[in-house]
Amino acid sequence: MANTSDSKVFLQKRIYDIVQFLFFLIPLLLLQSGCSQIEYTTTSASAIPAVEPVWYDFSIVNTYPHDPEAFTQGLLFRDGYLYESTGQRGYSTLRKVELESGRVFQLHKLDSNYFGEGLTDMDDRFIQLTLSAGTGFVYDIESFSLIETFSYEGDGWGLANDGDRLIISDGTTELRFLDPETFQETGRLTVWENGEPLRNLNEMVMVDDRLFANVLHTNHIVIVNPLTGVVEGRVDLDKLADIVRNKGDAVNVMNGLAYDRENDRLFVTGKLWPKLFEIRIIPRE
Ligand SMILES: [Ca+2]
Repeated sequence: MANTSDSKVFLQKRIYDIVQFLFFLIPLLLLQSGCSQIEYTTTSASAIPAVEPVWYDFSIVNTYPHDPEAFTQGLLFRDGYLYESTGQRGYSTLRKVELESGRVFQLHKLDSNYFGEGLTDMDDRFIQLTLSAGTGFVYDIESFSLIETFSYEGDGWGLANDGDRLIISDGTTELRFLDPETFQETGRLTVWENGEPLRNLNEMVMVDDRLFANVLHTNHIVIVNPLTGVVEGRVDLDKLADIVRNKGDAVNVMNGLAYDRENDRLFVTGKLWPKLFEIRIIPRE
């Protein structure tokens, strides 16, 4: 009896020790894996359904003037104004633009070493990428004064955010996610269309829970599910680019997407386009 009781107590103590040890070990392992590993979002090709994107056409809701010397690389809408990042070395800027007139209210010139690229806003900061320097700039929303710079690998093309993460496109088939405070990479996501990886996503904007991106060398916007990387829609803006080209100006490709969440307005323009359009997208019949 006494022996049985002793071994019971011994067994209980062993179990207690093991449980205590696990309580200590498990958080340690979780902490270690969190510190040492980037949680990459990867999806194997076989798991990607060959989803056919829904095709969209568009209607023009409004047409506004746009600086024909602005080589638009990033565009966003905030508190009634457009903010724009322009490219080309020696001409790169961050600017505040009045929608109705196209008038530039405020302008910050980048050093001529830099080629301005994607632009996004988080809290009271603007974040701007550069093409191949691996340098990003963080500015105060009001004054455009430089708060800090950061480094990232590879090219910088488009930039957007989903409220928690910065999303970078760089011409490859992968989007990169960065922590908006530390600018450390936290993940990557391959973009798929019809079951094939899609490259050349350029300027981007989040519209509700979908990522809109225009595809370089086309006048198309793809609508990407940012959780899976699958292209669920494709907007054909060839006719919009024709309207701009027919004016005879030396325009470049469509680039620049901005969204006014409050009033559900989508704005598009292009590199050196003299016009900026508010468009509505319509599923193709
Ligand atoms: Ca944008």
